Amino acid sequence: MKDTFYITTAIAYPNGKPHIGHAYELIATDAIARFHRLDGKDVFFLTGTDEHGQKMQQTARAEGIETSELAQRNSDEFRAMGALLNASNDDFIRTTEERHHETSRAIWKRMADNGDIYKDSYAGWYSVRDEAYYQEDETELRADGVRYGPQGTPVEWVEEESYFFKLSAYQDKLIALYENDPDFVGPSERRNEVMSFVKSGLKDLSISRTTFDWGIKVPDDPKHVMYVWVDALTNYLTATGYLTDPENARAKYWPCDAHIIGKDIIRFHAVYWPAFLMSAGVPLPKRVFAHGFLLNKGEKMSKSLGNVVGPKELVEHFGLDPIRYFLMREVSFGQDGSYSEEAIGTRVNADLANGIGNLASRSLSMIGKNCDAKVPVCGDLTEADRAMLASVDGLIDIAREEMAKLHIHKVVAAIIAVVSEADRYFAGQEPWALKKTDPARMATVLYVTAEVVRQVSIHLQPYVPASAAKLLDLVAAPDDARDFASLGASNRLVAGTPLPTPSPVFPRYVAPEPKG
Ligand code: ME8
Repeated sequence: MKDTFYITTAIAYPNGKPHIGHAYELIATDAIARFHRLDGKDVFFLTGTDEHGQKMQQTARAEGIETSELAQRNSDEFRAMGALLNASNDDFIRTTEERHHETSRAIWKRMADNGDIYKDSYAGWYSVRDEAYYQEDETELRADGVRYGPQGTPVEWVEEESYFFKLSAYQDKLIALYENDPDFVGPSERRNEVMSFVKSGLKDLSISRTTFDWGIKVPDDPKHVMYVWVDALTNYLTATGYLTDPENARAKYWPCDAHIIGKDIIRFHAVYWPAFLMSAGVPLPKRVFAHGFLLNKGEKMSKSLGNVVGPKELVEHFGLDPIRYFLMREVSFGQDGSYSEEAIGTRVNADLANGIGNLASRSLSMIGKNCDAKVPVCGDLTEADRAMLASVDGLIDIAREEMAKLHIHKVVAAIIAVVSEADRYFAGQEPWALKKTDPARMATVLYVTAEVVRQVSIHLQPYVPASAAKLLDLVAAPDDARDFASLGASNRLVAGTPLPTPSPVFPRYVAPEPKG
């Protein structure tokens, strides 16, 4: 039996179309999911859309359509983005589905049965944009006469009958959780932020609304709909059937291994969610990790390219794998990052076109011409050959260590460092000069280089899946020998294996002429 690995993205509000921040989160989560699949785990990867709440209802009203229609239309856009980005999610959940309503009622009942839910009335500030309640001291009245919450969105005064969750009763348990399990919240900046929020004192949380009806009805009190975050967070359980159908094949995936979210929603995931689960008697997820925000570095991009802001335009312009690569390599996972046409072009040309692409095409075309288009025979290894192979064989240890910390960018950097080393090795060995003087030695150098290409390509699969597959085709790696178990010395290229005619995998990016 394989170990399971369950990973999720946040589920996006389909009040609008997906943007590059959504794409970033999906790509990063996909890369982590693919990494663990290649590493032999039984992975379950979930994404989807968060369709209830006041924001959805207000947006639909403003557009003059039914809320369900808005949800359907934009949820379809998010699903399409998944296909565009080559996301390998195993399920796509919509919170308007019946399976989710059932699970949300089930978790509510468990929290109520545990004595953690009571009815009272709420009076306080609410941000519809964030779908969040804020304490007065978290808000500020600005010169424009509008009061804003901590994320810079306007808040409004809400007074209504409401059910409350006894969040205050979980303060000490949450602090103990963060202290006993330092990896529960990451990165450390977010952990500190969450700890100080909880230590400053938790008030009970309003968990139902009565002034609108676009949500999941509270069991036995249909005048109330659940606060959208109660239902939204529960999606992670819904997809496993853990609460409603514990015998089903997916229940084994709970508890979740990693919730990947953006830094703006850490409080919901690292405070409310574990408290709800403790109350419901459900095991806690192992980790909540917040990535940073992606910022469009500016005008440069829009000036030269027109309007390259959406994931679709970016992919059309640069190609999918270059975008995936750039985001995973350039942005330190957990920190904010920015993108611009220049930064993307420079990075993909340096690492992909001039890096692995060039290494593969130089070595494989020499093999095509000089070695009968077959994997060459590897003769006695020199010190340089051994050092090169040791570097590429050692990559998996670095990759596992960094991925365990969710340092995706460091895994990618380590792979590219091996490519750079292979470039130096290749240049230093001068196989083109050996062609006449020592063809057997040339064959060995080409063999070692092709073996580096094979292993590097296996490593690159989580980040640039389609391109890595093409590279693996070029070294004739069998379909069942492309996982991490096929790395290292025990699965070296086999001399005499026919190789296809090499073709370029990573074209150079050339910026278009400025318009006008
Ligand atoms: O928050 N850069 O939905 P959402 C990077 N429905 N990430 C970004 C970003 C940016 N510029 N903008 C947003 C919600 N995100 C809730 C989640 S989960 C039970 C419910 C990230 O559509 C954001 O941080 O506003 C979040 O993780 C995700 O996109 C969806 O944001």
